[in-house]
Amino acid sequence: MTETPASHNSRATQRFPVVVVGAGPAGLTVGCVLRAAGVDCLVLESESREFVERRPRAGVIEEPVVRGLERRGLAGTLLERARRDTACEFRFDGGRHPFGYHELTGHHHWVYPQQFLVTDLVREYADMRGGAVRFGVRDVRLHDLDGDRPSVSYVCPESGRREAVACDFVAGCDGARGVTRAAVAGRARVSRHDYGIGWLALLAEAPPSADRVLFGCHPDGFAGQMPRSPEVTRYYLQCPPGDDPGNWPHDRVWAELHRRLGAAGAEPLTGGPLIEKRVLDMHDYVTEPMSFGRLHLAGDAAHLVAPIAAKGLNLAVHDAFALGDALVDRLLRGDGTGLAGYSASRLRQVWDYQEFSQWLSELYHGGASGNPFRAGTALARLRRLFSSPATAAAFAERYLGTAARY
Ligand code: RFL
Repeated sequence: MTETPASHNSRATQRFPVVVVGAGPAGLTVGCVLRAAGVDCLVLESESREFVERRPRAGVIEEPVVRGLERRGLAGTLLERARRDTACEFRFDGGRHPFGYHELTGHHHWVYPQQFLVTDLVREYADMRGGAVRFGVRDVRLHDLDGDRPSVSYVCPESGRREAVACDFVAGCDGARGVTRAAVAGRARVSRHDYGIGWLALLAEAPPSADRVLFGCHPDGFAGQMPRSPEVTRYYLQCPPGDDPGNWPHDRVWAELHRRLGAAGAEPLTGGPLIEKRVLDMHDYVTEPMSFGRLHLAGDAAHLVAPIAAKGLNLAVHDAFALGDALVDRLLRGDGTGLAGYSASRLRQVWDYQEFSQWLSELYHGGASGNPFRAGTALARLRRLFSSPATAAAFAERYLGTAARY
């Protein structure tokens, strides 16, 4: 584990029971849970507040996550502004195949862009609950995590000096490229899965072309439409991993989306300027355990689930609820049971979502694999969703994240 004694660089002049590294959905939710219980914490974020409040990523939020946010007083604006999605639609074999999960289960999804949620959480944490946060910090380092007096240091953006913070616990919520995951390299088991495909992730300044999520399972590759707001729509196009977004000029993108999402009786897509265009190589990883001494990882810092099943943000917030509650129990009541079980209990849901992502990936991409056997079984999997009520119910439960327990 990377453990530089803090005293090598600076003296710990500040003290907080918890230092949270990262002001994404996971870190801010942990911070809000702690502040609601009256526990002091410091959130350290490498980007500016404006940047994190504008960074577009996810948009599909599970009902149990929204209920959890609501219970903690964190869903006010979301409940006013978010849209409820009650159905998605698969397009394959040239036809439209709507899947009405609300009708089937009584449950729905919420559509709320991640940057709106982050904006709400920053406001709640910093402005309403008086939480301490430093934006724009550089070179965060973790120290003495195996002892009972850990600390975190960072370079202050204003003074350029290294500041140190003594704490009892560190919440590692700094995403896939952060420092907290790197701090356990060599000690953690990291299991990886590479799908061998890329997705061109697009944001179009255009209203959604259909009022629901569309999954185009086409022999030339997957295409997806995810409504985000009346003005902005996310689209995905399967492409080779590592492809250059420059290979995808405006006209090629729209021609390919039209082709792969085309179906008999479907409205034509509504085009518009592409305001984001990046290639994501589809891969997953899981870091085990998620706890090391005084460091507890949450969200993408602990596990990455490719956006195939729209689960990353949801897992991050589920982790944050569990970690926030466990830290409160330990710090206010001296009860360490939740923290001791945090990693094992969270990993059950993490692995379940990883398995769902793999299952769904084959359904989306099998038809374009170039392997007629995989194409045949992918089509059988798709058709079974619409011919077997048991398969449809199982899919809906996993897609909506409504399983009673993990
Ligand atoms: P985040 O959101 O990456 O936040 C981590 C924060 O830590 C900061 N940071 C540091 N701070 C201090 N020191 C350092 N050394 C630092 N290094 C990094 C970063 O600036 C950042 O502010 O992680 P978190 O909180 O775990 O949240 C995870 C989610 O953001 C992620 O899983 C989702 O966005 C994934 N995802 C989706 N998930 C869903 O549930 N539903 C979706 O529909 C969905 N769509 C998506 C997605 C991810 C996408 N991309 C870009 C990978 C669509 C896309 C295109």
